[in-house]
Amino acid sequence: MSDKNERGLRELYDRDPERADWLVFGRITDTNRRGFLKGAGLAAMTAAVGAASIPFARHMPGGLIPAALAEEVGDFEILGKEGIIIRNDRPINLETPVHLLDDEVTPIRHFFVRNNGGLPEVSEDPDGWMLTIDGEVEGPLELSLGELKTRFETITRQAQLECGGNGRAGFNPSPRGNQWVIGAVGNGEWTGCRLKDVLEAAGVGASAVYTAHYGADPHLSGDPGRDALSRGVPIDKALEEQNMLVWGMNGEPLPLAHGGPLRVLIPGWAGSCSQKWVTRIWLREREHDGQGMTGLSYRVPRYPVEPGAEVPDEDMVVMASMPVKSVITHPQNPVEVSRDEHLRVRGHAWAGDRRVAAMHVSIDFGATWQEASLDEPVNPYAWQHWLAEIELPSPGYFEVWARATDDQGVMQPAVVPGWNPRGYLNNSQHRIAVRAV
Ligand SMILES: Nc1nc2c(c(=O)[nH]1)N[C@H]1C(S)=C(S)[C@@H](COP(=O)(O)O)O[C@H]1N2
Ligand SMILES: [Mo]
Repeated sequence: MSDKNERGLRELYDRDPERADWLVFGRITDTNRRGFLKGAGLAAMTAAVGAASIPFARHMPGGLIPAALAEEVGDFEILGKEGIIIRNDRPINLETPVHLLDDEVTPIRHFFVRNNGGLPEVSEDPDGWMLTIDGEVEGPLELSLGELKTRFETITRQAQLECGGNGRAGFNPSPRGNQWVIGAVGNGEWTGCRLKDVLEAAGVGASAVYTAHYGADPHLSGDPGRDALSRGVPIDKALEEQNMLVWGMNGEPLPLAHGGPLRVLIPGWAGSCSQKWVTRIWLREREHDGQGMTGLSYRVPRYPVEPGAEVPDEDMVVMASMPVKSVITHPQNPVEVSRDEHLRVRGHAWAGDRRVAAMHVSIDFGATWQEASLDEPVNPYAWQHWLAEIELPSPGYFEVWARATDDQGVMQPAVVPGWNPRGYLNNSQHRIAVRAV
C-alpha cells in the first residue's frame, strides 16, 4: 500500500527545517537562524556528513540540510536507526520495513520505536536509576538499577515485542493513530532480571490485583501532572516467569530509544504493557486506570462490531495476549524470479502467549497450502523462524501468502480481522508479489 507517512530527509527539511534539525541532530535553532550543535548532536552531524570533524560547526546555519546529505533521500539517521520509516515525528514513531526484519534477532538499528510522549532526560549514571515498588505489597522497595543487577539473578532471553496497533493501516474505516503497516514488531535479546523476583522481594499482598507502570517520559503537552503512558497487567500475568526488568538489549546497554536505562518487558502482550524508562510499579487492588487503560485505548469491543461502529464504553475490554502472526522477511516484495530456480521464502512467526504449531504458504491466493519448515523457539516468546521452497508452475504473476497456526489451532485470517475503534490486533496474512519469468 502507498506509504503516506514515509519521509525523506529532504522532505523533513522542506516541511519544517527547525523541527528537522531538532529531530535528526538534536539541534536547536534560534530566531536568527543560528543552529547550536553540541555534544551528541554535533557528533551525530559529524558522523552523518562522513568526516572526522566539522571545523566551522559554530557557523553552520540552522534549519539548512547539510549539503553532504542533501541528495540522500530517505536514508538518514534518527536515534541511531537505519532504513527506518518515520510514522510520526512528534512523538517519534519508527517502523521497520519488513525485509529488514530478516535477522533472527532484530538488530537495534532496525528495531521499531513507539513513543507516546517525549524522550526523558537520563543521567550519565545508569546504575543510579531508581525504581519504586509500592502499593499492595508487604514492604515498599526503592531499588537502584545497580542494586537490581546484584540482588537478583540476571537472565538473558529472546522475546518478540509487538505494538498492539501493528497492522492498523489495514483497517477500514481508518482508526486514528500511527498507520503501522506490519513492521511495528521485533525480536530482541533482552538482559535483566525477572519481574517476579522483584515483586516477590517486596511481598505481593493478597489484595494485589493489577500492576500499574510509570515511566520518566514527559507528556507531549509538557504538563508534569500528566503521564505519556501508564499501563499495567493482571497480577497473575505479571508474576509469570518470562516477564523481565530489562537493562540490556542485544548485548548492549538498553538504548535510550528502547527505554534505557530500565524498562519492563511483558512479552506476548501489546507492547504498551512493556513500560520504558520505568520508575515505579504500583500494585493495585483493582484494574489500573492510568493513561492508556481506559476509553478506546488498548481496549477492544467484547463482541464483533460493524466497521466504523461506536462502541459503548462498558462494552470495551482491555486487550490481553496478542494473536498468532507471521512475516515474510525474504525475498523483499516484489520479487522477480526465473522459473527454473526454486523460490526460497523465509520469515518468522509468533503467537502472543501461545506457541506457533505450523506454518504454511500458498501461491494460489489461498486455494491450496504447502507446509513450511518451522523452528522451535529458542525460549518461550522468542520468534520462530520458518522456511519454504516453492516451485512456480508457469511464468506470470503470483503472490506468496504466509499463514501461521497456533497450538490451539487458531490461524491467521486472509482478510483483516474484527474491526475495532483504534485498530488493534490485525494479524492478517502477510503476502509478497512474485513475477516469474
Ligand atoms: N514510558 C513509555 N513506555 C512505553 C511507551 C511509551 O510511550 N512510554 N510506548 C509503549 C508502546 S505502545 C510500545 S509498542 C513499546 C515499544 O517499544 P520500543 O519503542 O522499544 O520498540 O513501548 C511501550 N512502552
Ligand atoms: Mo504500542
